[in-house]
Amino acid sequence: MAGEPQADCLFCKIVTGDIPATIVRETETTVAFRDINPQAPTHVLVIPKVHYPDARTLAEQAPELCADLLREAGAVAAEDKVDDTGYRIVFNTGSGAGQTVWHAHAHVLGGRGFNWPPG
Ligand code: IU
Repeated sequence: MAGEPQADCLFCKIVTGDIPATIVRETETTVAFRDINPQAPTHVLVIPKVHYPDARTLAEQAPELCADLLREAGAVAAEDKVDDTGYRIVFNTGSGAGQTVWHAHAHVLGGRGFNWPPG
């Protein structure tokens, strides 16, 4: 259920500290940590502390939290010094688009060039 902590959710466990992660930033509402399987020199996931299963649910039920995620994505890029060269923010939404973890998250990717359209 959206908004409730999920006992079987890996990212909820990262929020509580039950599963370790390399946390780079934390705010009252968000946590940002390095992806364990980085696809770029900077690959950080920004998540809401409260559980929402995907970006669409998050946007519909907590739009202010979406703004927090996007603001934090920019802060991560600035801290990793990839904001000048450009960075990519990705919300894989649905299994067909590659979503594998059902706790909304923004990928922040930077430090290399990117193709368009994406693969
Ligand atoms: P996706 O958009 O749902 O596919 O992204 C999930 C990401 O979570 C993916 O890039 C994984 O490498 C990453 N991840 C992680 O950082 N730590 C973990 O313990 C697990 C997945 I499982």
